[in-house]
Amino acid sequence: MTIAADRPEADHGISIEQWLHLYRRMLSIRLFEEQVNDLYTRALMPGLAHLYVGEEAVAVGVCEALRGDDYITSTHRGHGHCLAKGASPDRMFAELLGKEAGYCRGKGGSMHIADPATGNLGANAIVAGSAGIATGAALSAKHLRTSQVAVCFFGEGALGQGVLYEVMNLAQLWKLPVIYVCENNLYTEYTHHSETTAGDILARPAAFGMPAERVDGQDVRAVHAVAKRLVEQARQGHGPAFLLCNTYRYRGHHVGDINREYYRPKQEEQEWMTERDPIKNLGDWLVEQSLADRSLLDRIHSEVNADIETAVQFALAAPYPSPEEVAQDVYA
Ligand SMILES: Cc1ncc(C[n+]2csc(CCOP(=O)(O)OP(=O)(O)O)c2C)c(N)n1
Repeated sequence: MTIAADRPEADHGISIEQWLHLYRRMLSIRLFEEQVNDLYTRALMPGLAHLYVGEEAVAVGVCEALRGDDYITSTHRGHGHCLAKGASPDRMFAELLGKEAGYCRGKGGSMHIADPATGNLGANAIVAGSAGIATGAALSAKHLRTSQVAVCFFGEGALGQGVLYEVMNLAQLWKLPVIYVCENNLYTEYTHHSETTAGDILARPAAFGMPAERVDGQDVRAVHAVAKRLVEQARQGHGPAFLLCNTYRYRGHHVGDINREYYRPKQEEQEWMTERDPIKNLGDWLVEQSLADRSLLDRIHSEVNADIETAVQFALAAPYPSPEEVAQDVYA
């Protein structure tokens, strides 16, 4: 037995199995994204993708605080959110490769993956584009009395979009069950956030009287604990909240952004990767707490790796939709 049997729970009421589940989920996002990069560099994937590598603790920490029927909306950097909410990697890869088995029958691609079965109302190529959708979902949940909660993920670049403030105002006035999760990965494309975002970010929700918190987005335990509390408050009718997660994308803005030294130093990347990696740090903590040993973590790594490899092979072998379908399900 590799899990300490006398430790049924650790931290805020989370069982060992749940911690391992969080570890596995973060790892599957990491390995999924590495395969996406590989598909791109081997010219097997049409178009570009924005990788979530480094930011896994945010999606996983938040989504693990949600019910299956709760809603999320996502961004152009959306693979991690989709997977964390329960999307299957094989259909995700199929979508990226334009195959019929994909979530949008291959017509949406990386930035338009949606999965109603897991409450995922969609990635969105427009910065802040999903803010209205998440808020509308929360409005419907309130009127239908379903006790569902909606989470709106967005990057700090969305803080420059007016729609965000329009919907935050309404959400606070109408006490809607929505959590606005800002992923500040320091860069909006190739510009440091200090050059685009004035003042203290948390002063913005505060202006609406909205509860707002800041958390280390590299620490899945911290993200999960605060998300759980905010989600439960929203579910009980206390209205919206804003969660600022400080995080970092290890790779470029998109897969083609290879030479990044003109806008951020290599040393900065190295520091985040070696000192603040969410997967390594959770693994180290599990070992320190005797909740797992290295052989268990290695086994999880092999299993996730095999699952992701199987999913890629499925997508590569899957058929394209037939040409007659080209305009079907396309609305704009
Ligand atoms: C309304 C709008 N303006 C500009 C763009 C081009 N664009 C795509 S991603 C991006 C940067 C987004 O930065 P951020 O919101 O911080 O998310 P990150 O990429 O850092 O995850 C921009 C400006 C867009 N997609 N939509």
